[in-house]
Amino acid sequence: MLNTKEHFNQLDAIAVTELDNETAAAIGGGAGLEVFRDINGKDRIGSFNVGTPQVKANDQISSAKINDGGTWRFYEDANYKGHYIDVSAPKGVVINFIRPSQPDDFWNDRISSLKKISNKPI
Ligand SMILES: [Ca+2]
Repeated sequence: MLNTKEHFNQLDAIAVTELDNETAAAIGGGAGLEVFRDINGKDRIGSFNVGTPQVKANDQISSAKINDGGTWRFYEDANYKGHYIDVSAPKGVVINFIRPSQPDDFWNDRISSLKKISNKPI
């Protein structure tokens, strides 16, 4: 039985790469996480079930939707480095990384890698 740390290391090793938009559109309904270029879930970049060490649309994510009820960790830098933020949300709720009243929010257009860290919410 893997302990938690080993389990996450294994997840890193099998991290899936970002799907192209067409593929993501085809299976997006079943993906654990969807990320978007604009706030409010507009202009989908891709979808993930495990994560990716390098988001193809680097520093472009402005919102996300967590469909699996789990917790996802978003990193400032590629390869799961730099500052990070853990996010969970009810199914179907869009998380905006920018608030209209605060356009300089740190996380907007900053995310470079991401991964699922728990099957449960925070
Ligand atoms: Ca970045």
